[in-house]
Amino acid sequence: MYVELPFEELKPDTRKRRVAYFYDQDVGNYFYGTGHCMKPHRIRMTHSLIMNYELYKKMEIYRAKPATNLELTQFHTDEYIDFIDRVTPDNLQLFEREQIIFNVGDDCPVFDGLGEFCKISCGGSMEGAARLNNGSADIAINYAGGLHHAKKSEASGFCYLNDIVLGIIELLRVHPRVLYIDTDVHHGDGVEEAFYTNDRVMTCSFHKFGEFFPGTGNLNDIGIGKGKYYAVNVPLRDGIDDASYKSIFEPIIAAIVDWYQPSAIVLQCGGDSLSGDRLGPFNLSMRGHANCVNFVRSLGIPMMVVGGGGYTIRNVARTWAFETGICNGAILPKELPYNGYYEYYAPLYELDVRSSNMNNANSREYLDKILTQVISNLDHTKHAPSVQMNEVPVGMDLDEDLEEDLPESLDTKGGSQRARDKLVEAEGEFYDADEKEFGATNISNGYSLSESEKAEIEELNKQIV
Ligand code: V1D
Ligand code: CA
Repeated sequence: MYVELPFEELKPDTRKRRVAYFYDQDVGNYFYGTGHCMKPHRIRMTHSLIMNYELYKKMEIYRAKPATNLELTQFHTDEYIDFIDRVTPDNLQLFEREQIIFNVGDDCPVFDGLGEFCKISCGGSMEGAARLNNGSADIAINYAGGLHHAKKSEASGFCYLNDIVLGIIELLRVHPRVLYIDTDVHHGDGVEEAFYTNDRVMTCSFHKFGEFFPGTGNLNDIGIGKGKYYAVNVPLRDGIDDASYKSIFEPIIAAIVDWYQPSAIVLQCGGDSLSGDRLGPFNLSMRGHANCVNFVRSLGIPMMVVGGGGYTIRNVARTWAFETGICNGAILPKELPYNGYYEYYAPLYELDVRSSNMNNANSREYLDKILTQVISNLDHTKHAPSVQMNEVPVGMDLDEDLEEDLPESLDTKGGSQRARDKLVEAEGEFYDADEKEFGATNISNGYSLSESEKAEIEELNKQIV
């Protein structure tokens, strides 16, 4: 069943797609603390490469509205959101009990602006989903998202709030079936858990398994109840290379898409599966990683691309910039353009992230066993289950007053641009108090729903979380 082919040059799919890219210039200023390996600054480095490669000419650039507390409680509990909203390093001693129950500490420290950071991350994925829903974009990108470990009322693995689950809930307003694919080196446990009993979301995580965080994601973990066979886990060993990854990724995703027929796909692109990552033991080159984006894009299904882990930050920035090119049907040239963080890319100043000569502990027999088991599990899934849908129920408001980011508007000065914007507003300059805060909603994309179908989808959506 498993056939390994040599990894050849990436052939970009040049069919035109409308790409909506979400970036908030404040995101790079949030800091998990000295010695912590999660660095939001990598998102700013990525953005600088994207802008200097002139990808703004090919796609729309948005700054999402930060998610509101109410929106966040579509998945998370009120108590947890209240805590994330209020806790700061200065008042942490008031929350002794909460620190334990909500699992903040070493992996998930309370840092300045934590609540704002989470709301930026979630806002991008929710607005991205809303743009896919209303048909104004075919691909939405949010590298501040992808925080796949966050649970309903618990932080985990550097993740506090689960932008992916919130984005998928938004997609489920109009999409009967959503496929979630996770290429971060860690298991996508938070997303899997949220939809483990649900057949409207199929989750598929590729990850290192065996004495590795978070410890879940065995081959036999396949969902329960209605969700049985709608969770797929691909447990991998150290050192997987481009050829092996492609040879397991493509047949699994092709089989899932063939059977499940998702109408939207969320692709988590954690950069810790790259060769040389500080935490991850895989051996993917930039092209091997980007092949996943290229393959999913070629399916022609509305897709959301989110970030995730990634701890050798110069390689994360390189790869996410390259993948943004792929989303736009372009292969970026190997010579890096001058950009705000040029010195990070010494000594070669090239885009490429290469694989190393490390051993690949994933034998062909091992990969064959996984592929055979996954495909056999898929045979149990009903073909294209759940509701037939025709119309858009009330969804997320979209601000049509788009904020475009130009290279010169990059914020490297520290502090929050949003806070500065507010100051300007307070001084009464450029601010129309009567101005409508939200733009168009409910833009039809061709679906229409009967009253009973609306009730059914409302009920299904209630059962999700
Ligand atoms: F190396 C560190 C330095 C400072 C703080 C934490 C770490 C660290 C490394 N690896 N923490 C970990 C993992 N935690 C543990 C804990 C030990 N405890 C009992 C659990 O092994 C967490 C790794 C998180 C990976 C996050 C992610 O890459 O998947 C991600 N995806 O989206 C955002 C992040
Ligand atoms: Ca994964």
